[in-house]
Amino acid sequence: MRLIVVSNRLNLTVEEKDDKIIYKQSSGGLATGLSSYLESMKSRNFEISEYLWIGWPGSAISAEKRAEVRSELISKYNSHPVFLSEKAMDKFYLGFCNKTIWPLFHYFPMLANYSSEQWNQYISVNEAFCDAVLEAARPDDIIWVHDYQLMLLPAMLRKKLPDAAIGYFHHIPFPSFEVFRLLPREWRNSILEGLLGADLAGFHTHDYTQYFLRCVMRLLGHEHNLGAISCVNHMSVSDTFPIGIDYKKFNSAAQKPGVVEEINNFKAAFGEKKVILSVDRLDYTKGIINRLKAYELFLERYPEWHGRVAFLSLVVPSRTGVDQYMAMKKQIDEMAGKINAKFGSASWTPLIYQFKSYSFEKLAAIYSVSDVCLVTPLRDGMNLVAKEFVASKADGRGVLVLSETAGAAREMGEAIQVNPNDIDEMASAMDEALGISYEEQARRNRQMQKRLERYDINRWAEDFIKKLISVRSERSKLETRLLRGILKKDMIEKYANAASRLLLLDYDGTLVPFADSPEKARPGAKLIETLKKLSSVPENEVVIISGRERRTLENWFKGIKVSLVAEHGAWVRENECEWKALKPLKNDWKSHIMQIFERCVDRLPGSFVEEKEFALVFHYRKSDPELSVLRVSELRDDLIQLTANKDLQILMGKKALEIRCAGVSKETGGMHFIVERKPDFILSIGDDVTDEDLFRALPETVYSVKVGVERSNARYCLQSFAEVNALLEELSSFENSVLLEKNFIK
Ligand code: GDG
Repeated sequence: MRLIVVSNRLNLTVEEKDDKIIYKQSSGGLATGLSSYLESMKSRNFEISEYLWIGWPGSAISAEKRAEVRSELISKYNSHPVFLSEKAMDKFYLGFCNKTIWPLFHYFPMLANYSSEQWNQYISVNEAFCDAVLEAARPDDIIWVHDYQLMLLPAMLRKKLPDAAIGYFHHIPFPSFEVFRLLPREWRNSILEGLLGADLAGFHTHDYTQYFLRCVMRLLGHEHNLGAISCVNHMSVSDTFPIGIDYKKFNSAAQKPGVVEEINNFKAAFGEKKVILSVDRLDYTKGIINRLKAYELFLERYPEWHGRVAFLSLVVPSRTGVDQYMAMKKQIDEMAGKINAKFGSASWTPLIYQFKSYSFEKLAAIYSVSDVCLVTPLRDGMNLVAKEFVASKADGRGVLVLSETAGAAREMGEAIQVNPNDIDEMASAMDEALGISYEEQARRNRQMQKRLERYDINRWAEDFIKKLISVRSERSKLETRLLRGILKKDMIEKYANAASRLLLLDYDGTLVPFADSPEKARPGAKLIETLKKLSSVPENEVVIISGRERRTLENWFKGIKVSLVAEHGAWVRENECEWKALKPLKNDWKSHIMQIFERCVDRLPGSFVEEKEFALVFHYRKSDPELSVLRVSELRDDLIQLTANKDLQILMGKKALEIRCAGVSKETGGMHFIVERKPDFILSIGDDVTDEDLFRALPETVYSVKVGVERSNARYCLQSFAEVNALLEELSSFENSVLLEKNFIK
């Protein structure tokens, strides 16, 4: 089995210098972290034996060199480049990714801009990635898509490769519904649908996972069951996987010769001073300005630390093309100048501000030498610096001050946690951190280290892949029941050879999709035509077996020779004869229950009551999904109390609660025809819990079919109402050709 990692940036950056091509390992969390996992996979006995990476290799490659770079990357590094023009990258990456999604998902809605041109470019780039994956993928591959630049890709891939194993991991925060909904309707729905294309969508924290599921529920109306959402032809599961780091690499770094040398340089430079450290990419989400303000306040409030402390703020250049970032850099420069001018002296520089990137050796050395690390982003998906700092403290010394709005805060409860907007609290935290005893430092760090060591980058990636494999195998089990190929062929053969046939067809969700209100779900001309053809064959009896009341069914299927079962089995009408009640039923309970339903309608906007002869249905398809959960469970509780000693039954349908006379079910309706006719061949199709009653009761030889790839009492399944229609059309046309043949022979 191969693993295809797809991320915006390739694991290698390619540069063209003086007509020469230079290949460099990309720096940064994901590329470095995953590379070590991917390499280690080869030596472990894991199901995945090979990997390849697909991504953008950088824009500094001329058009003439691309073919050469592509073949070199593929043959030597297993890396498949997606070349994008600078113009495309500008609108896609600097534009939609970093001017819309990045600010919005980090709770900076006022910085988000909404440009259709950039959105269209986002779609095109996702399509380009889709083409690249399609070119490289083989049937058994696992495809793992990474991050917010490629949120449409899982669904694009699902469309082209319906059976592929697709995972997606989201590295930045997933915002709450109120923030996410700020995106234009088409964009937000496409993004959610895009992510649902994956078999498994992973997030760093439980909150992000819940926010995503809530957005799906509020905007697309799909409810989840323990994170699992049933999509048209697959199950999409969302779960939490907090990313880890290469723990051993950081924990043992201080012993490496190159790092030792750097440690000595830093020690010589700082002398006896306590060292406070911060490491961030230049970004407004990182809270750099607030941190500098807090340091200024700290120096004002605690003069005893003057001359005894040094703050090294390492700011790594990033997104230098975006105006906001340049403005922020200017502000940081000014603040740094101000702090040093205000508190510094000829012998002491309170703030050492560096706008550059360090080598790994230098970074590991500064982690090792620092007494306090300030990780105080305003928002951060996870934040790996916090984890790397703690992991680097092999001797247990060092204090982490961590923002409560970084994903890492969930796992690092022993750090001093601060609100990054509270300058006062951060200044106090600096003083507190500098005063913590070594024993206490070690106690806290050891606890965090145990966790970081256990759940490192390898474990994170392996957990994700294992879960993806298990979601897939669950799906494969269900898929073995799909009425396709040989199974379908067998069924058609049995159908053709049968002297008498019974087709028991549920209506809503099986023959037609759900509509906002029940009266809108009329059968279309094509469906009527198919049913006409099927029912005109003398060997066939077609029964529409529905929860709807009899007048609607009668009206919709006028002139067609179908039998009807209304109100889930309360009424039966055989081949256009009179309606018969299968069991004497009462409806004197209705007025009382109706009052309770109406009270609930008043408290749940968008809901309404449908009245049938022997049933009442409370519909809430158009209501607020979350309020519905609450109101419907209240209603259900009331009804359970009220109907305890009555001959009534409560039934939970799809976005509907029905109360009806007990002893009535689709089982009664369906079995009535089976017992009376004793047909050679039976096909029973349905999508709802009410159909399960019938599926459960059917003899084993019956072709019972659930609409939806889900657990069911039915023997087989089809993916959607469209597949049901296609199957019935096939049966009807097959029937006609046989009929024609027969007529011809006559
Ligand atoms: C996304 C999410 C989430 C930084 N400066 C230097 C340097 N670094 C390395 C650090 C660390 C990484 O870059 C930065 O960590 P982040 O956590 O910010 O990761 P990103 O990839 O930027 O961000 C973030 C992460 O994804 C993982 O899911 O945590 O929330 O935004 O590894 O060590 N490395 C070197 N020199 C530097 O100057 N060598």
